[in-house]
Amino acid sequence: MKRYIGRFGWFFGISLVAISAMLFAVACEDDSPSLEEAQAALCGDLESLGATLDALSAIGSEATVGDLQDARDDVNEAVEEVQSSAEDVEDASTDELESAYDELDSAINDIPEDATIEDAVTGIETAAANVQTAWQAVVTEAECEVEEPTPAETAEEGTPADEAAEIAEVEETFTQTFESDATNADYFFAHVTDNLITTVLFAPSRAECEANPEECIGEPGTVESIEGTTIEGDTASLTATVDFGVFDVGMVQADDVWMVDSFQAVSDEVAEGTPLVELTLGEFVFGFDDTTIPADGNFAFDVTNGGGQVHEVVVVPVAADVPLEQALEDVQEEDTVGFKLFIQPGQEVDMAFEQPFAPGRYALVCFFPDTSSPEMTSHAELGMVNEFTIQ
Ligand SMILES: [Cu+2]
Repeated sequence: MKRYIGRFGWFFGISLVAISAMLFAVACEDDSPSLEEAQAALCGDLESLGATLDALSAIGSEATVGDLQDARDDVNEAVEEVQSSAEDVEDASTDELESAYDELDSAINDIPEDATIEDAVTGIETAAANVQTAWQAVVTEAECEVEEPTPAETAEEGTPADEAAEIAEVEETFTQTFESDATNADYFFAHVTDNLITTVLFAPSRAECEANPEECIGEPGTVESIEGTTIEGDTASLTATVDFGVFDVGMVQADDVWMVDSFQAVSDEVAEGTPLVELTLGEFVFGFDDTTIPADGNFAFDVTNGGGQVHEVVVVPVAADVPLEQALEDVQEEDTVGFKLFIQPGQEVDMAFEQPFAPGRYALVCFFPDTSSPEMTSHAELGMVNEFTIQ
């Protein structure tokens, strides 16, 4: 059952995926276009290439090396389009553009696996600028009226596109951080606040967490989906569905870097007409009134954390007629009939169950560690267990 401790695994899945160069040669039929048509096609393709170069230069400190590679792939595709349409335009040479692109490509391929995005961006700066210069030369030569790529810094702030990019950055940061493990500790620690370290990872301090990243960061997690991302100034919130439930996530920004700051339970939807049983969490108790539990076993908990520590509610069936402590020893984690993790101090959430409880004896347990003791004794050991029976 200890799986709930440290189950908040963050796994970093940086996959320097070999980019498969799926170059579908566009079959050029031989009914050659007129020079005008060819020129227009080339200018259109050059404009598209300009947009991909824009996107590449907009990549900043909040992106990932993977984003950089994706942007490179877009540039690659666009360069090929330009190459192909330039063949139909006399005097339009793309040789320099191609060789500049090849250099950019190898610069991106040369990025070391453990490089930070800042290093990666710096490492390809010259190559990217050369592609831009070569692009400009083809544009001029082909006499295209194409807008120059905009450097990232001059992009207007506050525009919808800008906001969408910011939201994408927030979501990407959360996902990467959540999916980190000790192999990516540098990224992880750069993107979590001290608050997250103490209230979610249960480390006494950042320093102690950093000293033992394997245990502190824990097992890999998976982000399945993210909803409702909103940004207000330097704070952001989102609701994430991860491999062990749905959680509200708070993020804060400092020096242009987003960091995960809080992670807490969300309320389940309770079917209409389902009675709510009040359940209060504290140090270290589950408080509820036995007589409020419906005899038919159909109810949801209205959980309030009245304590000062983060708690969880794990509900497991246990054998009858033995002391609770002993009964819990034989419990298998797959027997769990419900759990609600990371209920923060002061929080109130509804906890629904998939089906009414069948007759039997059930235990409520919290395995979270006591953050006030250096031993990090589990709340369960300190008495945070209780039980109810459905006749
Ligand atoms: Cu607890």
